[in-house]
Amino acid sequence: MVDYKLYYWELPFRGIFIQLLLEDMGARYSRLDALEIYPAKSLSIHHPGMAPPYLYDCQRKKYFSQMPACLMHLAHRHDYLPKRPERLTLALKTLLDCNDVLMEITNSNGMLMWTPKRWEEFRYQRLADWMVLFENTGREHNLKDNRGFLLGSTLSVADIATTALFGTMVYSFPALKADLIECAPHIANLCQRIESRPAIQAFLTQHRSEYGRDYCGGQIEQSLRQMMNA
Ligand SMILES: N[C@@H](CCC(=O)N[C@@H](CS)C(=O)NCC(=O)O)C(=O)O
Repeated sequence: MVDYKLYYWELPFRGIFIQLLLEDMGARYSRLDALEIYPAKSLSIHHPGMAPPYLYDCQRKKYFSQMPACLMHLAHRHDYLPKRPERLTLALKTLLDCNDVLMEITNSNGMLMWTPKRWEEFRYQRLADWMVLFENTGREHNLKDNRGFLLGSTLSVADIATTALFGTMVYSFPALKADLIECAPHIANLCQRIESRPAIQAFLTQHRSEYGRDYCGGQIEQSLRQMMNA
């Protein structure tokens, strides 16, 4: 008997955002292959969704898609949202920022492969700016080394998503760890603290032993690895 079903590929990328939250919540859930829904049933489920991840809420008997919307659904139900209205808006903004970074690092989900010139520009300008943006958001909310959270003194879905974004990115591509520490030292520390939460640590140990440093899969992951190794 599970509370949620997550349909995603055997990769971290967008699925791990939802998995980290499910793990931290202590939810009973199963992860199933995206092909069970995508593409054949994508349009015939409740709340049709174009592409994985899909989250099925067993109690409500409803499907949700769009990674940020899945996170908002879980965060709302399980008290992972900030209480103050402005911070609630910022939590949503953070999830959308994370999804934008995923889109950008994969060149719109692999529409184009990286060239060394474009990768260098992205890595040292745009990606660095994204890292600084998260760092400044944390600092605005009093994030310190070894204490505090992205949006204040309480853990929220924004911390889980930030960790799913940058913790996963630097684990999959260790060369980017130095970039994160340089541009966003408090965020690097936050990611380590969130990854050390017992349920998340146990999950990541198992997940990383199974999937290694896999990231987004496909030709775009190969392209990213070529850039990283150049
Ligand atoms: N905006 C969507 C993007 C969904 C998406 O691009 N899913 C990828 C895997 S991460 C996929 O399998 N896409 C197949 C497709 O777009 O047809 C979200 O945030 O969930």
